[in-house]
Amino acid sequence: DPYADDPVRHPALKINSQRPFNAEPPLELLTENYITPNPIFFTRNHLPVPNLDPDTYRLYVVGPPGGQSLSLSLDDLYQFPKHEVTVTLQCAGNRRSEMTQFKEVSGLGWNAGAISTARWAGARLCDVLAQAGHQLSETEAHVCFEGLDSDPTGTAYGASIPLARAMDPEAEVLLAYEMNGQPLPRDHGFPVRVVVPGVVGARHVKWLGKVSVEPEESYSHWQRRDYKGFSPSVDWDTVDFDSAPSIQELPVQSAITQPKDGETIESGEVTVKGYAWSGGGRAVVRVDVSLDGGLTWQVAELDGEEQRPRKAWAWRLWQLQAPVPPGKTELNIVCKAVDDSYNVQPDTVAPIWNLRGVLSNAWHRVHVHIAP
Ligand code: MTE
Ligand code: MO
Repeated sequence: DPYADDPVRHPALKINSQRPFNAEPPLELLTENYITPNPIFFTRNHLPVPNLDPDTYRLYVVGPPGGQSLSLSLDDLYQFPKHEVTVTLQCAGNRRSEMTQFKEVSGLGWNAGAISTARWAGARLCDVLAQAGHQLSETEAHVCFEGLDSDPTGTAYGASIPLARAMDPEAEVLLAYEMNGQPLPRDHGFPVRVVVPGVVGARHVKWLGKVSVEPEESYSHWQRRDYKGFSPSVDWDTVDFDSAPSIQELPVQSAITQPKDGETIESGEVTVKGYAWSGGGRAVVRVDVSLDGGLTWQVAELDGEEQRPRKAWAWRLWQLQAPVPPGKTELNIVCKAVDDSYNVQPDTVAPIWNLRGVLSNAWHRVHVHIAP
C-alpha cells in the first residue's frame, strides 16, 4: 500500500477520499478562525504523501542558458529574505457537490470547505529565480513546478504559472517552508511548497522538487487535461482540453457556514456567518444576504483583516444578525459577494455547470426550519 506511510489526520476532517487523502473541515469550524489552524486546513492530495528528509532535501532550480542551475538545501532557502503573507487557498473543485446536484460531474464531491487560509512564510520565487539568472525577458514563458509525489509509473504532480507573475515581486509568489509559524505539515507539502496568491490551489505545488522556466505551460495532466472550464454544452465525447485556458485566477466566491443546511433554528433572531474571497488579489467589497431566497437583501458585516488593494490574497469572514420574520416556518438563506471589479456570483448553477465541476460559485443557499 503506497499510502501506508501517509500522516495521521485530525478526526474532525470530513473525508472525501482516503487514498489519496482528500478532506475538508466541517463548515462550522472553518470560519471559527480567520486563520485556519493547520490540523483542519483542507487537504487535496492526488498521490501518496512523500516522506522527505529535511537534511537531504534539495530544490533543483534550472537556470537559463548562460545562467546557473541551483540545488538548494533548506538552509540555502533560509538565506533568502524571509517573506510572509496571508493567503487563502481554494481548490477549483470547491462546492462541486452543488454542481453534481444539478447534473452529474466527474470529481471529488467537495462541499464548501475546500478553501482555507494560512499565514505562509518562505523565500520569494522571484528572488530565487533571479539568483539562477532568470530575467523577465520572455513574455510568453511559464514557470513549471514538479512535486516529489509520484504515481506508480513515476509521474510526478506538476503545474505551471506565467513567468510574469513569478517574477513580479508584488505578486508575492512564495517557496514556502512555514505555515502559521510552523514547518509545513506533511499533508501541506513538507518541507517546501509553492504559494501563488490569488491563484487556484492546483498551482500551489507541494513537496516541491524542481522549478524550471519553459516556453510552454507544464505538460502535466493537471495543467493540460484538468482544471479548465467549459460550456455547459460540452460533454466527455466532445471536450477539447486544448481549447480552454488553464485556470489561474479564480472568480469571486462566498458561502454560508452558519446555520447549516437543514438545521432547525430558534425564532427571534438569526445569525448568518460565512466567508467571501476573490482571485487575482481582488478585494471583497460587499456581501449580500437574503432570508427569502433572493427577493430582498441585507448587507453583511465584514470581519477579519482589512484587504490591501490589488493584493487582497486572503478571504473576509462576514456575519449578519437579523430578526427572523414573524410567522415564518422556514428560511431560504442566500449569500453572494461582490469584488472590487464589481464581479458578482451567478444566481444558479445551470449556466456555469461544466463536466469537471470546477468554478462552482453560484449564490450559496441554505434552507433552515424555524422552531415552533
Ligand atoms: N502538489 C502536489 N505535489 N501534489 C498534489 O496532489 N494538489 C494540488 C495542490 N498542490 C497537489 C499539489 C491541489 S489540486 C490543491 S487544491 C492544493 O495543492 C491543495 O493544497 P492543500 O492540500 O495544502 O490544501
Ligand atoms: Mo485542487
